[in-house]
Amino acid sequence: MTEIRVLKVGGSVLTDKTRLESARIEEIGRIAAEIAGCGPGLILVHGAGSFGHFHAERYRLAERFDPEGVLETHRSVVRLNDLVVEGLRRAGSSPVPVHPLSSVLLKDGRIEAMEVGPILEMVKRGLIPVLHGDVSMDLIRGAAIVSGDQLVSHLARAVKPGIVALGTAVDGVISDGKVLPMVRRADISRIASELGPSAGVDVTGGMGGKMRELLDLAEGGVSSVIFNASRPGLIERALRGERVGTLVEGRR
Ligand code: IP8
Repeated sequence: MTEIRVLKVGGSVLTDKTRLESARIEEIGRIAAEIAGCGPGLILVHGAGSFGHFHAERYRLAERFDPEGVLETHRSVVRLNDLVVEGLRRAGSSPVPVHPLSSVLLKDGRIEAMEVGPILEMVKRGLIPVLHGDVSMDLIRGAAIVSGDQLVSHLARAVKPGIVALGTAVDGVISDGKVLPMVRRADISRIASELGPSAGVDVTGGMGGKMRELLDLAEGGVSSVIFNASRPGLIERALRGERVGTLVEGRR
């Protein structure tokens, strides 16, 4: 089977995070076209952006179980997922939606179980599974938010992809105004104060949350790259394995 690559495209690339449910349709089209040119073996995860974070905050899902909040947050992220899936279809790919609400079980906010078998079968058949940050059932809290970053990190541990690439709206991990070529756990205390939240409403922790997931993944032996997916052409280069942003270094 072709080597698997996992790509995440952040919600700040696909949407305007400051305005409720405002998708950047042209960006979705451009990204879909780039992905279509990248060949088989891809699992795509996207963030929620202004579809989901607003709802999760409005219903205070981080603090309490709220059935209406679960439904409305999920419906919102599914609306964005539909737009991404449709963009990919129009660009000539064969995408299929995979919703974490029905395939992921959490325990206190962390993934306890996830159905990976169907995702691997989709990839084998040339489909692109399209997952997204979502609300999922949680053994302790009733329901909780699962970020696209946590999904990437869990999937990468499960399927050991050749490439893990996270497209954001910035050029990588920035410290002192410069993009760091590489980050390891040892660097974190030095740069922690610069890992701020992303613009707009964000319930899953911006760059800091992303680094936590990716450093854990790195310690499990899987490196990943954080790059700017808003810059045309970088998705293709990241998926070819080029160093186009910050490498989050795994064990050698
Ligand atoms: O945008 C968050 O996913 P993310 C999911 O990948 C929800 O952090 C529903 C807010």
